[in-house]
Amino acid sequence: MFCFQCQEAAGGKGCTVKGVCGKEDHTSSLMDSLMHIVGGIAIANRELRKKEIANKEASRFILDALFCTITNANFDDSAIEARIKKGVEIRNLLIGEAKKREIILPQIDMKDGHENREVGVLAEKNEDLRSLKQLAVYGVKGAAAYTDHALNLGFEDESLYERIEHTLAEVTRHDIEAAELVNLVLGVGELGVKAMALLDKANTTAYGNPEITKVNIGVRNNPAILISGHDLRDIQDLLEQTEGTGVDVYTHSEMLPAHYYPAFKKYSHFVGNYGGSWWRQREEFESFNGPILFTTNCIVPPLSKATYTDRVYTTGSSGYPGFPHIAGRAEGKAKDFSVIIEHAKRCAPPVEIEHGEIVGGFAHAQVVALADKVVSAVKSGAIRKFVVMGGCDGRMKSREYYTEFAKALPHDTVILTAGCAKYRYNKLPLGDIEGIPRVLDAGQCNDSYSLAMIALKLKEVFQLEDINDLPIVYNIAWYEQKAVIVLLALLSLGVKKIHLGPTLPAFLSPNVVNVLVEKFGIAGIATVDEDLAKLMS
Ligand code: SF4
Ligand code: SF3
Repeated sequence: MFCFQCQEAAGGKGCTVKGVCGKEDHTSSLMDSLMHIVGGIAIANRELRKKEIANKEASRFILDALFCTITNANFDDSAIEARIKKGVEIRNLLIGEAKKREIILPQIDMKDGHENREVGVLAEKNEDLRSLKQLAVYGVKGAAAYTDHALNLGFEDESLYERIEHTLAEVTRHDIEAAELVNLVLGVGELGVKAMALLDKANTTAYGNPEITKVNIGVRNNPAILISGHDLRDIQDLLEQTEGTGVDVYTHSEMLPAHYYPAFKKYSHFVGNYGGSWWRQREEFESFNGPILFTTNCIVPPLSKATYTDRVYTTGSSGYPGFPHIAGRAEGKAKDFSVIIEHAKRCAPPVEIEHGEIVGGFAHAQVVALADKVVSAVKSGAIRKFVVMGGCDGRMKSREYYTEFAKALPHDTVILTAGCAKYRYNKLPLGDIEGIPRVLDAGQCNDSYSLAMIALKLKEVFQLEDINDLPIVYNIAWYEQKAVIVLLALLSLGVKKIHLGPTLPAFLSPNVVNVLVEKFGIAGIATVDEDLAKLMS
């Protein structure tokens, strides 16, 4: 195997024996095969699209196929194999369709499966081309995840499919040059903005605009289900089906922002958020006592001594061998979570691990509603700077940096956050500035879109030419590929001088890093003191 798509890539280079995330060598090979087949589907559908006969099932398949290869989303070989089989069928269908209409397709490499050693990241021998190709692919994976969530709420945009397929088709080219790939990567950033905008529209249309919300982090004395991941349609189905059953629902990790949506506030059994970010799950799932539902990444393989493994379920693009998988919804129907609900009834209530409240819900509509207050605090000097600290959390010790950084920030600064990175500082007593909390959580990683909208709004209010003239600095944490699309989206909006940590991606070659430094002023992180000095100057 060879995989270097996430921040935990072994030795800062790549996982070659087994993923640090727990991905096995055979699973990684299957994912390489799936990605290869997806490339072929993208080539064929791109050509059909030129004749306005693109296959929508193929586009939707690509979303799910990409999503299941995201770090920590799916560890189940049989689930990947099923997608490979379906992918081959779809590819053949598209090729047949092209033949029938006498559309000439570019060469598609039809070799599939393990026998083909030329699939996978290392098939591209040139380090810089490989780096740019994978930067584009990982960005597309993140965008596909967001597009998939929007699709689950009935929102689709053909132009997103077009861009996803174009990117995937282009990276299969052996004759593509670095300059073309740089443009392709920039295009992926634009795709990211559009995908996040679509998901924002889907979420807010379905569930209302997030509002300032206090979320309980303690527990009640009822059996309960813990729901993790990012998919809001899943939590809607679960809340509807648990209502009146005596089973409570708690969010975990990236599902926390579900509490901010008006539509979910009406459920009295929607109790609160349990625990911290994804990597603490081995302890937290033990003490939760009830069933856990993964709707997306991030799954941590349980230890052999774990006692919660018979209580974990997956759905959507997520999967893990031995964890029952809840099937997708039929057109116009809800998913059926009755097995999990019945399971919960047999379980003890969760053990309280902390108590109190956290505050969030500062997505764009809410912040814009507070704009006068925010603007006057900036004008009076009460707020000197906003520090965007969104992105991912992770288990490595080096991430303590983000807690220390948040603590060390001067009292006249406000943290803007989104994604699970917030768990590094959202329970710290950082106080407020004239009633504005010093940590403003917009929501999930995709709600980084909100942070960008807030920045654009402030740019307008302060009548600035350049988004970089705002008193906003960026110190972003990344782990998996959704953070890659967030980063590319910010770059495409013209944001410069982003600090990215805790380490720069292993998939960026030194030359590609140089391009990012020169073009966008991207930098890594150093010590808290050094970075504070730099960012506050
Ligand atoms: Fe390694 Fe990350 Fe790939 Fe897992 S996803 S195999 S940890 S690089
Ligand atoms: Fe977190 Fe996995 Fe990335 Fe959605 S849940 S931000 S790491």
